[in-house]
Amino acid sequence: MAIPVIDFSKLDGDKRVETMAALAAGFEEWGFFQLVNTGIPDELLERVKKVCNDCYKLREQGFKESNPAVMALAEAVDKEGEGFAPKKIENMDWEDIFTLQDDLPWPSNPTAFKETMMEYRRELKKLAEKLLGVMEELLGLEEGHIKKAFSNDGDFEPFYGTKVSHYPPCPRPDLVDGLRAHTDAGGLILLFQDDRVGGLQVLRDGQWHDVQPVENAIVINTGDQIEVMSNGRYKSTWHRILATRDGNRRSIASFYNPARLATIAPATPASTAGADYPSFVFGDYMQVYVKHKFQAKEPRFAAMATTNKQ
Ligand SMILES: O=C(O)CCC(=O)C(=O)O
Repeated sequence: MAIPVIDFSKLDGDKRVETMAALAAGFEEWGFFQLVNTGIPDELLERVKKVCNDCYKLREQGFKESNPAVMALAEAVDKEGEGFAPKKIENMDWEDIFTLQDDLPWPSNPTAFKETMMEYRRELKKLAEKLLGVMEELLGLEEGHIKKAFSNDGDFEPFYGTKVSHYPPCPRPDLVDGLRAHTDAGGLILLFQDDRVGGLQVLRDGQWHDVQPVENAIVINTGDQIEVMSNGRYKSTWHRILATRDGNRRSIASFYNPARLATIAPATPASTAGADYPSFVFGDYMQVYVKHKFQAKEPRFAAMATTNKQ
């Protein structure tokens, strides 16, 4: 079973009904799917790959010399050499990351990085907003409902951030994950993953499934806030990145999330009476999430229900 690959160009033609059905199944059954023919020019995607690769080259030495997971793995391997049984590193990830937001400083090298990534972020934001429209239609919500909720009725801009990650070759992928299993905290996530090096897996029915690299596809998934707004219909899906011995996996994740001060609430009726998700301020959720990201999400929702009753 492979996660769905959907031709997004068919949404606006005579295959709209089938495409909407495929998107509905992607959201509902997997929480993850891949879009091809998104309308984002291949030429731009090629430039994005190049500037991100060039940027990593400038960071590579720093990763090797001072990344905490690299240090911890070296220690574990040394201990193994002394006869101790190797223990998996449970609190670190084998990744090099940095984030891009409009209001924060950006890498100035390579010189084409900023301009290229600004253009890319604009395209991805448009795609995110189009997908929110699809989701609203599928959930029977008023047009613009999700963006309105994410902006607290227009008081703030929704949060929009981009995380540039590399998962460099790891000598012992049995002892450390690229990124430990988690669900995403926010709204909609649009991931431009490596064309060749795999490692992303999603959990469905107790089994991990590979998200197969597809050239210039954008992987879509939904976070905890969409689970709340859809009252459990679109569940946020557990996913993880396996470290790999060979190959340096690049991925660029764009997060379209609520503003910190936005109130998030179920927007559709629960399928079971009394099974509603709580309402809360997104920033309060994030305070809990950052401490418990790699744990089950249900206690996080329960914590919000309790906070709200006080
Ligand atoms: O790097 C990836 O492919 C996924 C990243 C991810 O899951 C995350 O940043 O939450």
